[in-house]
Amino acid sequence: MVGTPVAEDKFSFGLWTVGWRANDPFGEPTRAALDPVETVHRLAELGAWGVTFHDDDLIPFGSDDSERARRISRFRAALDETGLVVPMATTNLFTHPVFKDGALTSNDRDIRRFALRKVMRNMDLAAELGATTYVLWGGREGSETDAAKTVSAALDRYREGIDTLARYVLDQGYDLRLALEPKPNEPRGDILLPTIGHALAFISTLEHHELVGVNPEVGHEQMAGLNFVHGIGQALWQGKLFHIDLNGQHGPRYDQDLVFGHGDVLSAFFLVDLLEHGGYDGPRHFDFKPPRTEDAEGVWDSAAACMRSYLLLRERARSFRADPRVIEALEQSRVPELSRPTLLDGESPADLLADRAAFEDFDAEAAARRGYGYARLSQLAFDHLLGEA
Ligand SMILES: [Mn+2]
Repeated sequence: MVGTPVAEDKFSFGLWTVGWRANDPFGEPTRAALDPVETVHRLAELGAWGVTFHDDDLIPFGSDDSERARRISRFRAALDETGLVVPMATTNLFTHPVFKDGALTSNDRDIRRFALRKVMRNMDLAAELGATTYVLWGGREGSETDAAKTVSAALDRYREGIDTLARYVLDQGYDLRLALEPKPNEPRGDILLPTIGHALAFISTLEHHELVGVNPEVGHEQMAGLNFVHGIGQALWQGKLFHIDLNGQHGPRYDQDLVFGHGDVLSAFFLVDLLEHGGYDGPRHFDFKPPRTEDAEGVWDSAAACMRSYLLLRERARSFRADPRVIEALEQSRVPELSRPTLLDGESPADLLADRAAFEDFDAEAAARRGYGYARLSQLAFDHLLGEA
């Protein structure tokens, strides 16, 4: 019923996901480091299409030029052997202690300049490897005390940083778009651009706003108690869904990065339905962490589980959309009617005022008595999700 993943599914994984050694704030690593070359081969065997990376995942911070070249060439050879692509790359602006007060918004100007150079250097590599999306997650852009950060100044510097990077992309003629990744907190007490909505509003102020979109992560919005499907709906509506990070999360708590679908499964169902039927054709990128309990083989089981969960949900979403009872229930619930403009073509406010049917003769009591049938519709979705339809 559900096949194995193929390249057309556009499944991609970050080196840092399967490569996470499972160190957490309370415990040491439980697994050995993974060689990126092995990761590329294992992902290809599992049916993934792409691999993504932070600069430091591939080239340890502080490597000299010859070590950097050596690591890039081994990685490139593995890509060539397997056919895996690099659709996206990003920068680690959070691990090294130099970034403890942020990177593009650190209070220290020298650190901001260093951070920009670090991004630009990895953008060169991203373009060289054929990536078309460059993600910026500002994990350390924030504070633990409101005394420490003048938010307006921080946003000025954030904008200056992103404008500078967008200008660099244009100057170099790279086929790259930037995608900002919102997160409300962790590792900072509070992070700037905490939600999709904050990021979209910020992007509208940028010099090259057309080059900048979002890379929302399931767990990050759910940590903020928000409806991820609605957030993705708005990002798509604004033409700003450049990339997506799929994983699982159980509501507002620490960032769990569970296997995709292994959190709020009903939300995951509607998310896949939206991605498949809402006009998104970008990568299905998994940003998850194999549980700390897993050994080396468990890591690959969890990566395979992310893709299988997506395929299962896609199959359920397709059966939901194709069911004649669902189509009828959607009609009953007037879901298609929401796509009809409220005014007639060319109708003015004055025309609306003159329409007695809209107000004077409108029977609000009769309209108020009609049910919408959402209980039935919602249960049909639930039945399809559980394979009972
Ligand atoms: Mn996360």
